[in-house]
Amino acid sequence: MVDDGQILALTGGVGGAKLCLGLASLVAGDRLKIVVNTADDFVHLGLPISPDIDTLLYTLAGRSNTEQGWGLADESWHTLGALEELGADTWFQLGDKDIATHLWRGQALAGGMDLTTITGELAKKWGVGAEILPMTDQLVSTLVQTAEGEMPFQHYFVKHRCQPAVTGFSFSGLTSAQPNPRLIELLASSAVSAVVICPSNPFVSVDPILQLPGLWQALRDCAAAVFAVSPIVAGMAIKGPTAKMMAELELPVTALGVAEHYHQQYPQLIDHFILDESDATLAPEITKLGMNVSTTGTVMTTLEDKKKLASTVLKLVEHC
Ligand code: FO1
Repeated sequence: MVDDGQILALTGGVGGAKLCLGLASLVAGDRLKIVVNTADDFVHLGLPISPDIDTLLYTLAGRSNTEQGWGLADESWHTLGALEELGADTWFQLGDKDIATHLWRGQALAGGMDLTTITGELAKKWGVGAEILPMTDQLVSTLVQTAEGEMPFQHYFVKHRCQPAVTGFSFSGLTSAQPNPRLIELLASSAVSAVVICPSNPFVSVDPILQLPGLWQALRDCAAAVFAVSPIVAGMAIKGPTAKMMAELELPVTALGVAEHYHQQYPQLIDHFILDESDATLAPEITKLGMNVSTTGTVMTTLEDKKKLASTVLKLVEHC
């Protein structure tokens, strides 16, 4: 439906994976490249966990637990139960089949394979056509500054259920990490028609990607138009702590607040901002930030919703 250029999506967890599924159902696999946040990654019980990569892979492979938003469908929990009996840390829930993913990844990493190759292998095994690129092959870890002190991201997110009030974020390892070389190659090839920043959490999913050394400037300077879809609809996040974080950071909890964050952090990066039709009154203020604005239905409950939003994005790409 669009020209032959490649679509480069930047994504974090569930919200982003939904739009990627919509895009994947409309765009040939070899034209869809997806860069995934890896700053949520951590080692738990000796297993290397890459939550956002796995959420995306499981979603695109049709294997995800859609009610839970993470993990696999038809999962069993025998290993977690046995670990609990042993007194192990079980606050982070790992299903039996999910553990197989982490064991396989751990073995491959120990054998010297990098995360990009591992992710490509998993995608191939599960029939995912899009190219999935971890944002970097080096270790980057989000640290959340809260009223209760600094904590690693998964401790904040899962162990403390996002309850501590956040005051800021930092990304350890980020300044010495290199953006995925394949991503740099794609940007240099001029084959990318559009960059789509998915409706993922701006602070803990999108910022770590864009703040990799030189990356947002490379995206701004490449010929592709950059689109961003708001994760905030009518003052709320569809899923996850984005709205709560914005309130605690004393930012306006609106799509305009998201647009302002991107505008301040990454001047002139975003060409086109997409927000929900229920937030249409915010469009003039966003336009003043130098972005083109489109309103459409952005809430993705059904597969049809995901395809519809993806189709709208692709039509905007065609017309720019
Ligand atoms: N999220 C939870 O809220 N509780 C969990 O126990 C949990 C386990 C888990 C296991 C594997 C995995 O890939 C993801 C998992 N997640 C869990 C989701 C994950 O922590 C977050 O969704 C992301 O890091 C935020 O995008």
